[in-house]
Amino acid sequence: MPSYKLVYFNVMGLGEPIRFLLSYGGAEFKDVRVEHSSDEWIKMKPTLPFGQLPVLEIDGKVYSQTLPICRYLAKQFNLLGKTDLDTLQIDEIAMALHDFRRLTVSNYFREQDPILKAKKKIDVMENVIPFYLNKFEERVKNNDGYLHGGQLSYADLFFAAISDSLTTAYEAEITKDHPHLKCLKEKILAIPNIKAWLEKRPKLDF
Ligand SMILES: N[C@@H](CCC(=O)N[C@@H](CS)C(=O)NCC(=O)O)C(=O)O
Repeated sequence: MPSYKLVYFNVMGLGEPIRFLLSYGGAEFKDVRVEHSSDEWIKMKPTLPFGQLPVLEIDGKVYSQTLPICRYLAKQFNLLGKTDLDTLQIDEIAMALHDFRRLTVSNYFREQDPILKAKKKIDVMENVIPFYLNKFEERVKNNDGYLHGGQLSYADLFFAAISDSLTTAYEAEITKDHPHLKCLKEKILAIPNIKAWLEKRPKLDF
């Protein structure tokens, strides 16, 4: 197995789907966490491929962008579906999950201006969250308990990995009114390698 080093901030955020995938695949990895306002980060930023984290070092070479990294790992661990069209649909769901997290956590919950945040809250609670959850619920309902194709894919791991951050932003368990998603989340969190990761990871809100 190659040597893996994940570099990200000390949050679940976009690093967590990568940590879930590495854990699922039984890969040892260095889990390096950088403080956002530190000198280390200020020095590191201009050296990164696109100036942002996460990055994954594979055998000493640095790769960036969450979804391509997840996809690469998914290929290593057989989580890309059976056919190219399955892969297309799994990627489609993973990208939608990435959008859902950005709109709910980064764009709304982390908004610093209280007036803007209150405005965004109405749209996120009434439109964004129900829209995405209903779509994902429908997929799981029609795909034998998984987001696509009746079998585990990296989209399922991505969903479970971001669900705690979504829950924090929603201020309630994100799957509480969506029984198929609830069941999917529980199933992923019970996978032995994921369960072991949950037990050892730092306890964080995001
Ligand atoms: N398109 C990138 C976005 C990465 C991103 O937004 N990273 C944020 C943290 S979640 C970051 O590095 N923020 C610090 C900065 O931009 O200076 C991906 O999907 O990986």
